[in-house]
Amino acid sequence: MFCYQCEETVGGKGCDRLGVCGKTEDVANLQDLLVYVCKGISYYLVELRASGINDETSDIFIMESLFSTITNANFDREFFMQKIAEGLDIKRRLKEKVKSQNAPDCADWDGSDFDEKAKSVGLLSTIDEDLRSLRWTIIYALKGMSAYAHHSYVLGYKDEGIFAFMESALNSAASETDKGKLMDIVDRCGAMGLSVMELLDKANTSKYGTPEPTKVNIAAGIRPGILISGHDLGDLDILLKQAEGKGIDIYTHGEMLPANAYPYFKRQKHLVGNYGGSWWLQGTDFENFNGPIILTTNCLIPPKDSYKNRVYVTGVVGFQGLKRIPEKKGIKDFTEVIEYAAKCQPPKAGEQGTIDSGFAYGTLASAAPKILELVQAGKIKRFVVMAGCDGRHKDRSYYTDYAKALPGDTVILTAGCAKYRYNKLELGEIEGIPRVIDAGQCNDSYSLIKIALALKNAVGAESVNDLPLTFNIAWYEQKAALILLTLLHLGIKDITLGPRLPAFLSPNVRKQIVEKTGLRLNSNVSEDMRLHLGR
Ligand code: FSO
Ligand code: SF4
Repeated sequence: MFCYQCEETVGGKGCDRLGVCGKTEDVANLQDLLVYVCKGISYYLVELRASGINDETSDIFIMESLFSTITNANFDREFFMQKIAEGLDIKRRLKEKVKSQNAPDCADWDGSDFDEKAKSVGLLSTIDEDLRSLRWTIIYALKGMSAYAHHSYVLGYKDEGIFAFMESALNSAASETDKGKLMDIVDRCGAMGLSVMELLDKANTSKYGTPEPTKVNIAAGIRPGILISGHDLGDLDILLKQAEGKGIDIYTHGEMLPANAYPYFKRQKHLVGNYGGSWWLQGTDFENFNGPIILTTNCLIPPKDSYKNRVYVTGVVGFQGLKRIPEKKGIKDFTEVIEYAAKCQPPKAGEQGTIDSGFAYGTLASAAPKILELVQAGKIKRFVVMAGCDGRHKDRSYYTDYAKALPGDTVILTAGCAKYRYNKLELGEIEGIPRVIDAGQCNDSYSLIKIALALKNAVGAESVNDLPLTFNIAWYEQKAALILLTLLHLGIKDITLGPRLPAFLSPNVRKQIVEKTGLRLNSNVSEDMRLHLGR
C-alpha cells in the first residue's frame, strides 16, 4: 500500500501500512486495482469515441468507481472485489469491439488473483517521481470530478463532455510520459472542474431552487430523529418524502447543512435543522444523536461500536457490517430507517441557536449594489475566501484563530466543511451583510467564483487578482484538490493553502506550480494576516 491522496497522509509523505483514515492495506491496494481497471476501460472508450461510439454503462462505471476510492467514502473489501469483477466484464466486452495491437497492460490484464495484482499497480509502479506526481494529480482531480458528476447524475444531469474528458485524462494518466503534456492535462482538469461544479449547481438549483439566506436551527428537538450526512441532496429529498407524517424529525450533519437553505427543502416542516458539526466530529455527534444516521457520501469515519448498528449507508459509501439502504423498483427505500427511528430516543440536547447559510451567487447578486456601496465607502475593506475542507488535526485551529483575528471591516466567503471552524463564532454583520457568507457545500465554491467574477466586472477591474480579495483555502481530500486546480486554472494568484501542501506534488512539480501561480503554504495567523491585509 502507498497512498498520499489526502492532507492527513502519514508524516506529510504517504500512508504505507494503514491509512490515517482507517483504510486497510488490502482495501487500499484493491482501490488502486479498481483505478487500474478503469484506466483499461478508458483505453477502449477513447478508441471507441474516436469512431463516434459512446458507452454509457462504462461512463457510469468509471464515475462510480473513481468516486468510491475518494478519501473516507468506502472501506469495504467486498465492495471493491465486486466492482473490479464488474469492471473486468465491461473491459472484455469493449475489447471485442476494438481491434488494438498496442493496448497497455491495464487494458490487457484479464483478471487473475486480485490481491496479488493489486500490489503491483499502485502509484509506486511509476518510478520517476515527477511523472508519478503528475499522473496521480490527474487521477485525484478525476476522483473529485467523479464525485460532483455523480451528485449531478443522480438528479438527472449529465454532461457527455465531462465523461469524455475523464476517460481521456485517465488514459493519459496510464501511459503518457511527456511531462509537459501531463501538466497541460492538470490544467484542463481545473477547467473541467469549473464545468462539473456548474453542472451540479444547475442540477441543485433547478430541482430545489436558489438557496436563500437562512438561519439554520442547531438545537435538538424533542421528537426522535434521523441524521443525514454527505452531499447527496437527492437522497435527502427521497428520505423527506418517505418520512413525512411519521412523527420523525430530520436533521442534517456535516456537508448536508446547506440543504436547509434551499426553498424546496425549507418547505419541509420535518427538516428541522442541523445537528453537530464537521465530519470528523461524527464520533461524538453520532453517539449523542441517539437515532439512525444515513451516510450518503464521504466523509465516513470507521464507526464506533456504540453507534455502529444505527449507521446506514447508500450510494458509493461502504463499510463492512453497516446496513445498506435497499432499493425497490429503482427507488431507495428508507422504511427500515424510519421505523427504527420511531423507537429511538430524541437526540441529546446540546447546542442552541442558529447558523447562517444560503448565500449562493443568485442571492448575492441582488445584494451586490449594497455590497459595492460598502466597498466604495471603505466599510468593507477586504473579502477572504476561506472555502474548502475541515479536518481533525489540531493545527486546523489556525482557521478559527484567523477568522477571529480578521478585523471587523473584512468579510469571509466560505463553502465546504471548512466553515465549521468559524461558523458558530459571533462575527457579526456589516450593515446587514453577515461577516461569514456561506455559499454552501464544497462544490458551491462555484458560487464564490461567480461572486468574484461579478465583483470584478462591477468595479471594472481587469482581473480578480486586482480585487480586495484573498484566497486562504483549507484542503483535505480530492474534491478540494480539484477546486484548487480550478482556481489556478482561472489565473487566481497567490492563493494561501493549508494546513499542508499536497504530498502528491513532487518538489519539481510543486516548484513549477508555485513559480507560475504564487501558491503558498499558510504560516501563522499574524504573518498571514499581514501578508493578506497589509496591516
Ligand atoms: Fe468536507 Fe468530506 Fe465537501 Fe470533502 S465532508 S471533506 S472536500 O468530503 O467534500 O467539504
Ligand atoms: Fe492515508 Fe489519506 Fe490515503 Fe487514507 S486517504 S490512506 S489517510 S493518504
